[in-house]
Amino acid sequence: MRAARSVALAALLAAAWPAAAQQGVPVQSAGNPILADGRFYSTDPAPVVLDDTLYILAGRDEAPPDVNDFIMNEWQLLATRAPAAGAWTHYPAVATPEGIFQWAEPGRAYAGQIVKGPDNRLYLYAPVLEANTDAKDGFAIGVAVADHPTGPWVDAHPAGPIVSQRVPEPNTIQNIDPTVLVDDDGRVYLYWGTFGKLRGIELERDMVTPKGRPIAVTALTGFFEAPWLMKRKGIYYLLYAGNNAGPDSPCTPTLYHACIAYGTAPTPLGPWTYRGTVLKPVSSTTSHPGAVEYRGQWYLAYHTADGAGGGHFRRSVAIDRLEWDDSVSPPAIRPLVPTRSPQPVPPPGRNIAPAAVPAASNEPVPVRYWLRALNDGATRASPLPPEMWGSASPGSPPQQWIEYRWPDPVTVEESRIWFFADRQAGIAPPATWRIEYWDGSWKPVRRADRYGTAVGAFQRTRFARLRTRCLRAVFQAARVDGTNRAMAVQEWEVLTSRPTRVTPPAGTIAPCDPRG
Ligand code: FUB
Repeated sequence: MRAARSVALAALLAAAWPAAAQQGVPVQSAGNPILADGRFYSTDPAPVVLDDTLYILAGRDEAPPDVNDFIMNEWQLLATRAPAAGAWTHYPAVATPEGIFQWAEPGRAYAGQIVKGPDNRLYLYAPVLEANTDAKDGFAIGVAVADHPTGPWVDAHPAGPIVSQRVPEPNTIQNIDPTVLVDDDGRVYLYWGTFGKLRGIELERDMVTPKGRPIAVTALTGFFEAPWLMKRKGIYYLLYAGNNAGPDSPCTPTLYHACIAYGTAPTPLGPWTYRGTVLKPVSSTTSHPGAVEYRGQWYLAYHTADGAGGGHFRRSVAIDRLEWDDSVSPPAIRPLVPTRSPQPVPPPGRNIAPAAVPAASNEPVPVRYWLRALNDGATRASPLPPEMWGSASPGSPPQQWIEYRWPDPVTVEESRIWFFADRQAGIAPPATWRIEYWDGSWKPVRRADRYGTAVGAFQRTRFARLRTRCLRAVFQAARVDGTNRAMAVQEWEVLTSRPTRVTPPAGTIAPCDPRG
């Protein structure tokens, strides 16, 4: 009965499909990201080639700049026949979860994928929130069908999602990020998963009915989320967002960043072998791959925070050529160097921190923080942990320091530091702090006018001009209830007297202090 009502409603919706939703807007892109002006953010790209056109299905981030949440209400499409020329057509608002699935809640239009089924119709695999569920995690994967990528999309399985915490068998994972391959023989394979849990299953040719039980894949090093299943020259490839974090990780320096890694398998259901990193972490904390061959050239679509006003929850789709190394077996994906549209050269400035290599007393810094955030030029109202250095350290010592090392001596006279605090996380600004410079030993800078400890704004300290190769900020932890509070710094600028152009240092720089 419920299914019959859903079908009737879907037919009604299809009849009432707004003509505007199918009309594309031409976009001339200057390079990555494709939509760059911040009017439409685009995320979780899923490319597909249909009728000699390269389409990219994308979500749409709509979070305000200071909100750390995936506010995603609809899917959109980008289309081109000339990716190298940047000639795109943008189809905004192609579909919404509640517009397709009667059983879905509005919002959370996460990473979907369109594939052509064995019946030549188009199928959209869409992670959405199931309404009226008692599942602990309500994410579920629905399937919709259409004859054109712009829709109208109609629920292909009105009885409900094909994957959730209830189906095809009870589970406790978050069921998002579906990827589907229709193999050359017409057999259909679905993978999905996040938070390190990857599942795969074969589907019947009807594109919705599970065949057998899901498999759990554990062989793909650092798998975090965003699987992308594809096939080339008889080999199956699975690209994914990985985050096996650590200072020496080939993937990510911190927990919150993600690289794109991949594995290969001789059959669509494995066994999978990890093969390495395709794309280093991008400017957004999440990374999400979609790869496709178009007119003989392979492309990787991904997202970044590089659009105007962009951020981790205001992401924008980019696309670059993906190249193969066919001299090895199985053929390898060459590491991709992401491109960006030409950017204006920043004017010379007095901050020479970006020309230094940062160091800290608590190295290796815990993987949720990132030492290199200190001099990356970014401060945010609501930063995530990798956007700061944190003093967290075993035993919570009362004193910690951060240091800049320049390759050659520099003349400096001012510091601007941005502290971060989070009462719930036990992070407080330091009780006191001072700046020291290296002159055969560490010496306090002279005539420092003030050492502010307020959070959320730059604290400026002017001091007597000096020349050194190493400068450090030494912090005395605030004590609350008998314990030393951890502290965090988003950005630390060090200013010279005259505007200058800085070049980031290449490689490591020797410490001034022989004790490191
Ligand atoms: O866009 C929401 C989530 O962020 C996706 O499901 C993940 O793959 C990540 O990109």
